[in-house]
Amino acid sequence: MKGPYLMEETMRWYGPNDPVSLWDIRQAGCTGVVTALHHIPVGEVWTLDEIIKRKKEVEAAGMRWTVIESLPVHEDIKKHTGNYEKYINNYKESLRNVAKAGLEVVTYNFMPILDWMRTDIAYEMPDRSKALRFEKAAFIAFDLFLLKRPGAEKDYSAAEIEKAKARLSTMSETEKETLYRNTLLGLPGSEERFTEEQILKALQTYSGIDAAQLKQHLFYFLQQVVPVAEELGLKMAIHPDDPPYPILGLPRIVSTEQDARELLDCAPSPANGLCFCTGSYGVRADNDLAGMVRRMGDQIHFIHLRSTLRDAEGNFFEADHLDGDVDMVAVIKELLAVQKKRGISLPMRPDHGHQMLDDLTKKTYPGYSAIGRLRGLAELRGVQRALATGL
Ligand code: DNO
Repeated sequence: MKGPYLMEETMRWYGPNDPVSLWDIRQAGCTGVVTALHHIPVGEVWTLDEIIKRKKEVEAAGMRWTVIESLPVHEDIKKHTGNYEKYINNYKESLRNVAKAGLEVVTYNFMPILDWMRTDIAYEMPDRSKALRFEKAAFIAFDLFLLKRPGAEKDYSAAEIEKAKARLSTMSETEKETLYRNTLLGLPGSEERFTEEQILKALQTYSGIDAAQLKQHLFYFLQQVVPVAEELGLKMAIHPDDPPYPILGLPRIVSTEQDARELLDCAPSPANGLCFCTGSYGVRADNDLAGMVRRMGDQIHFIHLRSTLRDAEGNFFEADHLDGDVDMVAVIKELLAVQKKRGISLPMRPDHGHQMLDDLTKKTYPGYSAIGRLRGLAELRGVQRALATGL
């Protein structure tokens, strides 16, 4: 059953180097693919030729390129320094080419320097599958004692610092190295990691930029870019911060419903919207996810479904898609109602998944092994079809 009110099932593909193939994605039952031109350096224009080339690759496997994730925003734009005007113009130029190629949804984020962050990318679950995890004490230990970020102690309470010290003392040298590597993993889809020197230097460049300032930079960017996107019939979808709070002294400004509302209000347009990532927003207990969908559903252009399980210490790991803190059934119910009201089908992808079965011995992008996502998608598909019959 494929009705107008079912979310379009897609999966992320990292391009030709992805060990998960387009046919694997097709066999998971997807009709759409979420991908990007990862080989183009951040800030450069995406040419029509390159976009068309990628689009054809996807179509040759019988699917469509449903969403771009991501068209990344250059650091100069986030900081309002250097060549930010040029990079905004380049962004507009890329959007024009994206529209010419017939694509519609463009995901991006406004997280300074680092995208998502975990301390552990192979956290063993009781069933021996592996999950991504963020452990607060380990993260603080990394910040204070491994990275030795100047001024970091100001960001933590005495009790947190004590816990981090204790945690550090339990770590072997190999564990410390692994923690370092995991934390400074570069952009998704790349194998690159920051070196200590690079990250400290990059962090320094944000020293004068607080959350209020960064918000102004985001609003400026949106006021420039959204009218162009609207004219082209595109939909911009901002991905929230992951985790949804400041890290390494960096401001994070897309973490709550209030944040989302402000950025939507700064450039009101059907083109200015959200990538509703339940895994990112869901880390905060004060985010009411089903309510957010109800209240902001008209501006949701893309959906990531995933669930984390948090504890009182502020740690969280990525749980099975239906078994975390997110009330997934309630969220999907709201999403289906939004679609019915809007008369459209929104693209969704199962976000991340456990490394399991044969994937345990394969090299895959953290969170993006095939079988765990296949399991997540199958569960989510069941929920949405069951709920849709009641609409
Ligand atoms: C993590 C992803 C994010 C997301 C970007 C969007 O797995 O959901 O890296 O792609 O933040 O720009």
